[in-house]
Amino acid sequence: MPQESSKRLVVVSNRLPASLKQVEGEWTVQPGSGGLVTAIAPVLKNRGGLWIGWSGGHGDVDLPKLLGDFSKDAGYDLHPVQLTEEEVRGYYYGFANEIIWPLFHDFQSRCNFDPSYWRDYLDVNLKFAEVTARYSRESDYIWVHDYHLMHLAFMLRNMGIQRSCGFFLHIPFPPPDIYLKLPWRDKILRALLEFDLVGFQTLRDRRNFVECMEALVPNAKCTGRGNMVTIEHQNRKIRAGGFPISIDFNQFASLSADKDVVRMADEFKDALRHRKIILGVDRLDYTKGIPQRLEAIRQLFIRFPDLREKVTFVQIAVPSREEIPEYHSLKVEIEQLVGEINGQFTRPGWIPIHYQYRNLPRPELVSYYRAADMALITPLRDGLNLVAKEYCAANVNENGVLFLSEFAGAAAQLQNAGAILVNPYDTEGVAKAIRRAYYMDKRERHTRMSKLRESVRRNNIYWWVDSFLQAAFSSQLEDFPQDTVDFQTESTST
Ligand code: GDG
Repeated sequence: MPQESSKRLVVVSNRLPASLKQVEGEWTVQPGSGGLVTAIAPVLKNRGGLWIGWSGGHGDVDLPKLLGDFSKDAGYDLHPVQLTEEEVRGYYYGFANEIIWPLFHDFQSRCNFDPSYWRDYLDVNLKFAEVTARYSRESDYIWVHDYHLMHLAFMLRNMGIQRSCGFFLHIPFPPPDIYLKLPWRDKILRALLEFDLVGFQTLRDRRNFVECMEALVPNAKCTGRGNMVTIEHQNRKIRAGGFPISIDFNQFASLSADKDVVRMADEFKDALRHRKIILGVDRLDYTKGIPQRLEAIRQLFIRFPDLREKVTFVQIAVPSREEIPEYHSLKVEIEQLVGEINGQFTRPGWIPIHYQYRNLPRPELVSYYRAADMALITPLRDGLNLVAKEYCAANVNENGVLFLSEFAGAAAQLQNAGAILVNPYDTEGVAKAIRRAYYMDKRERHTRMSKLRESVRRNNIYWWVDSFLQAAFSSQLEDFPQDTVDFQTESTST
């Protein structure tokens, strides 16, 4: 039995780290593959704890049984929040994806500020708070993730529930001139001040947050400079800081050295006749800059005919938010561009762009990382970008080149560590950078990549969790001992 006093990490996020899928008529639970899951699952697995989130619907399944089985394998307990279809439409597709996602990524013109979305957002945050209150204890640390749940601490406080709560924003926080367009700007900012710690991916995001706060909450006082600041508001002290998220470096590095992964990487290189491979991997999202990247590839072959038939661009686009019409039209745009560029340059035995629209199993993804001579990671705006770090970790031969958008949060950490920064809108500039890298000597590639790998290895996912918890209440990962959760009793007794 867990001790009442033992400290547990309770992660709360929009989705549980697993999704339900029907395989040959049977419902099964499959591990999720997004950025958050990739980052936190290894930590919870290592330490135990709880994860609260929306299960993804499907009223007709025996959720407790399916999630219970999954929990045993995963090494931590899962508690679902049940949402109705209307709630999902308003809170998730509406408020989160049509308002906060575009606004916080500087795409104000894509926002649909429908007031009904706001009400659904509040209702759902209350539901999440109720489940959190039910399954957590006062000694637990509640770690809330991302823009869907900015009101969670506010709701808990309104319910009179005392918990230490931290919040981490995985996406950028916009500067005041953009944030101030949000109709609910005051309420959201004040709700964020109900957390004890608010974490951002970069110092720049943290600064934007403080500037917005100074504009909207004049009685809040901010002291300190640099990465971590303290905000005094209504007799409480809130800390805010930048914590660039990371990956389980060793897991990616060892998977990349696995013999099946090596074999897949070799087969892939053989299939492309050992031409240099440039790789792009993204969820299919307008923030990721895929059309601009394809234009840069077109520029590469127009301006530098010497590289035709010498390089192949491989774009993996992972299906995402397919229910939203905008994402569907982006898919059509990308497919048209790929068709056009391939039509323009393909010659017998060489197709310039290989495009795949699917979710790859992790070993296959890593085999692509391993095989790629260059990774072209050019989001128009990105909180951080884990793919950049995963590529470096998997590049065990230390001969790859990482191109990274200036507008990815990861650029702050990796620009001085060997990444080549590019402006994704400057398609000619990107093309020139690729050409330079094509002719870059082996020594420079090695120097850059080994520096990059060292930086990611040092600042890995465990370091990230440690720094967040240290800032939250001077605790460390070690303060969350293993085996604090008894899965059988936890799920039924609370
Ligand atoms: C958000 C923020 C922030 C991708 N394709 C496949 C696959 N993936 C995995 C990658 C990576 C994750 O998905 C994507 O993470 P990113 O960080 O690149 O991007 P977002 O999904 O937009 O994540 C972002 C992140 O949260 C974390 O804070 O960095 O800025 O937008 O881990 O490996 N995984 C598998 N198959 C694929 O085909 N298995």
